[in-house]
Order: sequence, then structure tokens, then C-alpha cells
Amino acid sequence: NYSTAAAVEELIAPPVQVSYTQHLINGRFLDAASGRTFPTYDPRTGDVLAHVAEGDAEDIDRAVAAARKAFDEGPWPKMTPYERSKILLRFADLVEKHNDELAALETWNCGKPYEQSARSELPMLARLFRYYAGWADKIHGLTVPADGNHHVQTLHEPIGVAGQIIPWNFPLIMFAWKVGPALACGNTIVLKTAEQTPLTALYAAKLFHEAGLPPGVLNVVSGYGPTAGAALASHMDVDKLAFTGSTETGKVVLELAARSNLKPVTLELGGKSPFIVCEDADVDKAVELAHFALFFNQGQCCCAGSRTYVHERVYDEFVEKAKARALKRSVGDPFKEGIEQGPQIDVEQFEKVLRYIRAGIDGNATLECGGERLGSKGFFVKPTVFSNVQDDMLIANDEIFGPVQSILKFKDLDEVVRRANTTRYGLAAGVFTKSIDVANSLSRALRVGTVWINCFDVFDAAIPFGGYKMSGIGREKGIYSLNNYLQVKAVVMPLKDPAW
Ligand code: TXE
Repeated sequence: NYSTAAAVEELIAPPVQVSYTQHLINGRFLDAASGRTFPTYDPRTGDVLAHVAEGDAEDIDRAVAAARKAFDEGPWPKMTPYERSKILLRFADLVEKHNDELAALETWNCGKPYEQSARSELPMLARLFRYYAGWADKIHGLTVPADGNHHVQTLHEPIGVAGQIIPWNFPLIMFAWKVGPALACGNTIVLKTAEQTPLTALYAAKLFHEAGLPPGVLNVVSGYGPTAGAALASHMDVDKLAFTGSTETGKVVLELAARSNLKPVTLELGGKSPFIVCEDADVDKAVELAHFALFFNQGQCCCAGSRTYVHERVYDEFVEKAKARALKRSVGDPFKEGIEQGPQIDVEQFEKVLRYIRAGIDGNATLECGGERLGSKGFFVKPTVFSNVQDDMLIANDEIFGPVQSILKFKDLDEVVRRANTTRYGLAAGVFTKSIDVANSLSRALRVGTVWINCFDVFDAAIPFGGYKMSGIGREKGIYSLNNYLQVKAVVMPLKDPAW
């Protein structure tokens, strides 16, 4: 059965202090220009964890000016790629040295299980920066065989000052996906963290300076979206914008970028990913993987497998076992060992999840288990499973971003492909089958940026990630992420008989 309410009410004191709450601009910690601060919370209780400098347009101006100067005059873009690579590697070493502190801070501010922060996400952070360190000295242009008597080459140059806006569900991993490629390519950065989770990026940016990053190369501003975020997206001196968050806000920042200086924008947005369990599936394994695909990180994943399509032949058995698995999920203080699920990030998300659960019940989906909060404080939600979900229900269409699994029944593969693709999103899909033919044909038919066959949430640094349709524009990670941070310059010169 569910963890008891006590598991979410008797809390462990986090084994870490909050060290940095000011903006990090030009290598120095600074108060907001306005002097204002805003609270950040412990999602286990809803209590204030710290007060953080509240950035607005003036702070963004200061940070962009520092990044501009560091790009135009500073050593960073002119350093040898090998020198840049060594700084990224030194940062990765410092991440390992401060693993437990950073992990505790991440869990405290974000609510994810400490085991997940410390044993999976922090090692991944170091790995991502080592991956990008490897790219720094392997970025080069081409010699182009153009018609005519010309020597033609392309130079791959850094794009300039990158503005980056990140969400709260994976604060440090999102920091890495954005900062890693931008720095490897020689850019400078102004990063705006999510207002819910400002703490770990400040800590990480401080470590970057310890690793030898010159001042002004990586500036971190805390603050809200419509003020600090919008100022960054519309800044005339920002050369590129990268954003991860909701589809609604993605449209807003794209418009701000277009209306200001037409800076190129990459977007990583919402999803409603299908997880397809075929008739040949080993049901026990499929249940476990589908459970992980949805409930991982409190269900707060853009690529969560939030439409579990199960073949009619195995449907009843699957539903029964999915319910049993959800009932066994351990929910509680994320600092406690063995806890699989902590609280949702904040009261808005918590209430949004409970509203969608209510919509599922009102829409006549069958509530198999869960359906309510756990305990009386903080933002814990019981793992929830709905069966008999129909494609036209709200819970089958909207991104819930919480621990709510929706199970739908299908009869044949053509039908499930059509239904899986009938969504405005196209981020990811899971397919569970023993047949290589089914795996091959479904992976080609699904209109999504990632297809995981018999696995899910595999996030290696080298694997590109991003969305089709309204799940986004562009790819992060892997070789594809470098293009987002490079300009291509063609240089053309006559081989003989110069015009002059
Ligand atoms: O997202 P926002 P929110 C989805 C998920 C969630 C919903 C709302 O469904 O329930 O979005 O979450 C900044 N100009 N995802 O409100 O608003 C904001 O400060 C510039 C999916 O947290 O998109 C934060 O830094 N920036 C997602 C970032 O945008 C603005 C992860 C994300 O916030 C801004 C998170 C503005 N006008 C939520 N308004 C994913 N793809 O993983 C806000 N921001």
C-alpha cells in the first residue's frame, strides 16, 4: 500500500546549507539592482527555504553587458579550443568533488529522491560536461568544392551571447544541456533559472569559476519569467535564445525573439508521449517499464510516457498489475533511503495535477488507485492509475506533469500508430515488443523526436533529444546540439587572376 502519511511528515534535515542566493554576474555575486528578493521553497513542506535575488530587466541588462564584453573583448572565444576543453573537464572534476552537496541542494529545492540526484543526475552532469569538453577541439569547417576558380572554406564560429531559460524539473541537467554546448563552441551565456529552483545553478556556476572560467562568460540571473525571462528573450544584444518549458511560454519567447532582433531560438517543450505495449509483450516487464516511464521524477518529465496504450489481449492483466505496482510505489521524504517519489514541485503544479485527476474521474475514466494528496503538508500526490481512458478525454490530451498514469486499449498496430500520432505534441514514444519488425515499423511511423524500444528515458550525452510538432524546435545533446551555438561563415577567394 501507499507509504503512510508519517513518511511524508517526519522529515530529515537536509545535509547541506544554502551558500549562494545572489545573481552571478561577471564572476561576482551581486544583489538585484532593485534590492528585491523572492522566496524559494522546500516542496516537502511548502516552507520558505531561502530568499533569492529577484532579477528583472535591469539585472538582465547587467548580465548581458558582461557576457557581451566577455565575448567581444574577453579571452574566451579566442582561447584555444584545448584551453576551453580543459576548463570544462576541471568543472566536471569539481562536480564530482561536490557531488553530495549539489545533490542534496537539488533534492531540497526540487523534491526529487536524493538517490536519484546523487547517483544518477550528478554523475550525468559530470558526464555531459566531459562529453562537451571532447567536442571543444573538434569543431571545424569544410573546404567547399564550388564551381569556378575559387578556394572556398567555411568557418564555424561561436554565435555570440546565448540567452538560456530553463525549467525546474531537472535544474542541473537542464543547466548542462544548455551550458555545455554553448561553452564548448566558445559562446558566452546569460542563464535564467526557473523561479522554483534557483539554487543549484548558482552553485554550479560558482564551481565553473573555480575551474578557471573567465568572468562574464557564464552569468546566472534568478527571477520570474514575465520579468527577467522576457527581458532576456527580447534583449537586442542577445544573439541566440534556448528555452525549455511549456509550449505556451515557448510561443511567447519565440515571439519576443522575433519582435526584438530575430535571434534564432531553440525550444524544448511539452509532450504527451505514447508508451505502446504490444500483444507479444512480457506483461510484468512492460508494467515495470511503463510505470517508470510515467512516474519517474514525480511524473514531471517532458517526455513522460503519459498515454499507456496496451493491446487488448494483455490489457486486463496489465491494468491489474499496473495498479499493484503503483500501490507499491514508495512515496515520502526524498531524503529517506528507498523513496521512489517525493513531492511535486510547488503548490501550482500540485493543484494542477489534482485538477486533472478530478477531470479524469468526471470524464468517466476508471480510477484504479490514488487520486488524492498524501499527508497534509507539502505537495505529495498518491501514485494514480486510470484505466478505460479514451482518446478524447482531457487526461489523454493535456500534459498533466504528475504521477498520473492513463491506460488506453488498442486492437491493432495501424490503429495505435494513428492514435499515438493524433496529438499536437511529438517529443518521444516507447514501444514494448519482442518483434524486430514491429520495432522497426513503429519507430519509423511515430512522429516523435525519440523512440525508445524496450527501454525508456535513456539520456546519454551523445543521443540527440528534441521534439516534432509543438514539442519544440531543434535538438539538444549529441552532435546536433552544436549547430545551435555556431554561425557558419563562407570565405571565398580566387585561386588566380584576382580582380584587383
Ligand atoms: O512553465 P514555464 P511552468 C510544462 C508542464 C508544466 C507547465 C507549466 O506541463 O505543468 O509547463 O510549468 C520561464 N518569458 N513544463 O509554469 O512557464 C520561467 O520563469 C520568458 C514542461 O513552470 O514554461 C521558467 O524559467 N520566460 C517542461 C521557464 O520559462 C518565461 C518543464 C519555464 O516556465 C516567461 C517545465 C516569459 N513570459 C514545465 N514565462 C519541459 N519541457 O520539460 C515563464 N518563463
